[in-house]
Amino acid sequence: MADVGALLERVQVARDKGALARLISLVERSLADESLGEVGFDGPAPEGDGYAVAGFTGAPGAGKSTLVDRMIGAIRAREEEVAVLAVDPSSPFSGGAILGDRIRMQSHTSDPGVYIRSLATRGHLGGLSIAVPEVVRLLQRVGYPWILVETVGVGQVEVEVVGEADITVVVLNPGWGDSVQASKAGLMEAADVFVINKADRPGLRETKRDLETMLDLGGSPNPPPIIETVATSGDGVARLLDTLVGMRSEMAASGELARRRGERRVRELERLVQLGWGRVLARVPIATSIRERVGAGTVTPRAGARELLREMLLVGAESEG
Ligand SMILES: Nc1nc2c(ncn2[C@@H]2O[C@H](COP(=O)(O)OP(=O)(O)O)[C@@H](O)[C@H]2O)c(=O)[nH]1
Ligand SMILES: [Mg+2]
Repeated sequence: MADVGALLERVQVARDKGALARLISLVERSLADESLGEVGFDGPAPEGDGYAVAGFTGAPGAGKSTLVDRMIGAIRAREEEVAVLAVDPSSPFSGGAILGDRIRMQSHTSDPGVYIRSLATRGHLGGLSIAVPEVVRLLQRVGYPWILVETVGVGQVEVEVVGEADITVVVLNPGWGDSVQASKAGLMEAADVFVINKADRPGLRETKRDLETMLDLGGSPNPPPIIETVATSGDGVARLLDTLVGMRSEMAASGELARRRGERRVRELERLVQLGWGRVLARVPIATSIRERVGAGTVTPRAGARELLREMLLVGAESEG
């Protein structure tokens, strides 16, 4: 077992990125082992409004990585530190998309105040969403005031990943289809801020109007702000950061931050329990036969579930003992 305390200190005192990378690998590996083993910085998450997790989501090509790269610059201009997690729920490997993102953010890799890391799924139940909250907690524990999470994949899991952020930024582009796509994916409800990136492209006004109409129809008394950006030139990025700073302090003052973080921790608990159950299930010898009997109709699903749960409790109790 690596000396977690020593690694933590190297990160906290010297911003040793190698040590941080090792800690993140420890998180991932400890989740992959049977016991959901402790890594050492588990425990109560530090509270307060001194940090924020901002999630950037939206269709591939919307300009999220370019925008995040600009946000890094804007945050550094304030002399604050920032960590970026590029997460790819759709792929078990760190594939081309993430590689491209890393290249886009390369200008910051030699800056000690910036840490960039990609996380891919490990293919197990819940995959990536299990590691993300722990890695976020680690980053916050070692003192990054900004943690930006960019989702690379598309689809349902993207919406799950959205749930890992304090503030969710949905990135759209001018042109029909984007906002429709966002509403399909359930991203409209999740958005705290809308960014219309590529504001240098035609169709900006129409997209903005569509979005406003959609938000009006939603009838929220407090609709999310819409911010126009050109990530390639940096236009609008300072305003976006100002908006996030303002939201962070409002949400801290109103108790909304604490509420969201509490909900996230409970969801994390539930996912970990599910993960544990899944592993117990894999070791239940008669699981296959129960499935077969239920499939054949000789045992009702309910009776089968009852039997399976009983067996799981037995196997679980054995492995505890
Ligand atoms: N014209 C224009 N192109 C942009 C803008 N932002 C990003 N792009 C380009 O859009 C492409 C996709 O950007 P990327 O950041 O990789 O998108 P992601 O898949 O959402 O991370 C790249 O070629 C960017 O240079 C913008 O504001 N205006
Ligand atoms: Mg990207």
